[in-house]
Amino acid sequence: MKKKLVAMLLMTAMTCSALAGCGSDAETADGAENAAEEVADDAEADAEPVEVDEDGKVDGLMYAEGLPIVDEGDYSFSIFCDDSSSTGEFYMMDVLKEQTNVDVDLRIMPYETATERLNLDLNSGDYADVIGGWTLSDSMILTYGVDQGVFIPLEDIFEQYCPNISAILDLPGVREEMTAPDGHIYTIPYVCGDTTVGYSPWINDEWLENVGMEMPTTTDEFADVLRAFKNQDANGNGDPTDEIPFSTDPNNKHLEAMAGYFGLPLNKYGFSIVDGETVYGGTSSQYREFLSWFNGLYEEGLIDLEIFTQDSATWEGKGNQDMYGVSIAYGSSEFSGEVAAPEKGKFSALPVLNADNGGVWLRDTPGNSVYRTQAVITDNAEHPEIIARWFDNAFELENGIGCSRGPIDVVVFKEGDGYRAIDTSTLDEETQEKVSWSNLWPQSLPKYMPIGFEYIEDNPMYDEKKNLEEYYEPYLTEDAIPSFWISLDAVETYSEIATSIQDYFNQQQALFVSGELDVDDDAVWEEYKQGFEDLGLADYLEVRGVSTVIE
Ligand SMILES: [Ca+2]
Repeated sequence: MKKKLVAMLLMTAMTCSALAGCGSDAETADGAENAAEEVADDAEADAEPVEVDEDGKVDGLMYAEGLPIVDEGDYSFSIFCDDSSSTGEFYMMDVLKEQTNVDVDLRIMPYETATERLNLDLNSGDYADVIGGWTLSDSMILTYGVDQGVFIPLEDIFEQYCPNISAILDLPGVREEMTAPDGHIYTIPYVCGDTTVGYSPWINDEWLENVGMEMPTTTDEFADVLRAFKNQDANGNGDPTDEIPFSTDPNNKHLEAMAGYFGLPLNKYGFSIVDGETVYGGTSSQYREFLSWFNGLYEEGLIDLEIFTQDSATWEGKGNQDMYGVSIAYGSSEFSGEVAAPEKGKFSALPVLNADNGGVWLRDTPGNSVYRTQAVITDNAEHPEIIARWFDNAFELENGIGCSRGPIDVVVFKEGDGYRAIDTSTLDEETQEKVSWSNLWPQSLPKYMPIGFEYIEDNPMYDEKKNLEEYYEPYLTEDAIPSFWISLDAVETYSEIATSIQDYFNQQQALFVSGELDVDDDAVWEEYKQGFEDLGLADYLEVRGVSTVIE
């Protein structure tokens, strides 16, 4: 499963934390579920009365509530989305068909070709009733929703017919996030529990023990540990030259996050958050201090020489050969080669350094993520309300469990007030395949599990991320950097400037770290800042809605 998540990450350029959060099974809530139901009841009570015939149907077709949604054979709709399924068959699609009587014509394509195909479909007018997965973007919602009306507003339908979706929209911050600048909601919400700490450094406990050092807590102590790793045959194979004290995931380096050790943690675009306000920190003194420190480590040979050039396979390969003392990663198993186990592996979370002296780490999410471009209903759909009810039913708790963990009474069993998840390796091979994560549900489409939900595990595994989150919580920024909408008329210019500014930030970082540019030289630093101005940093920040640049 991990491999698939990583593969998806690469394809989509979405954050891995998000995917892992939505895709894995670690989440969800006791109290949250009940709260959501109460909110749903309120929403139902507020809705306008619907005209219902003697059979309980609206327009003689759709049952206004309950299941099934229609009579057998009365309605079908199409969904276009990306998925790499080899069979195109999904366990929960059959379950939902049985519950609702609604037929679904699923048109899936691999991500690599789906976006191109979607553009062709949209241009020809021959597009599906539902478009979803990782193929959409904010700018497409603005273009095809706000501007052209191809994607239709859904908020009234949700309020009328969709108690589960309404309850999700009423979770803190979700409705605001989902609402486009024109006040309409164009997409089915995809909300999932997510990690508060995305990528972070993991340190090799065995190496620490081998060199006889304590866990470092400051940037100076950390540098000493890296030196010991380099000089003392820390992996104990008799060769004192094969240790690489520090590396990072090539596709998600997140080096700038360590500017937090000097007071201002940055995301990969150079943004940070101070007192609830998103600020730009790519030219800040804190970032400069980090670069100077990190360049020093590089000059001493403590940093992976291939840090800016290697691919994932090389990084993983070196990690698997026990060559790394520390690496930044989403999870340590990505480079250590260790498999999930009931006990902790050999890597630990590196403490947030300089915590006694203003060191902080950037909160990655508030504990959940809201995806607002995972499924739209188009103006080709004859009965969007039936489609919305179909998704609403998919968001019922036991269906959510089926989509994200495995079907009820096969993988997950009701037990008292909770749900017991069995060890699927105890199932026969054919069933294991059928209930494997990627065969449950097209995982790029919205699904829902109450935030914080926990299973009763037959075979509990050590949860490295959960421990990391608890450990880092006191040192995290109060807020995560919120998402934002770009106004329709600025979409094109924004994407152009954003790309060149982000590229410049990354390229210059590599030059400073490797020492090709001297970060301690004031004239060089001024030139670096001027480079941003020349690329249009001011315009970029204005469109992005950021007015503070940290000096
Ligand atoms: Ca060695």
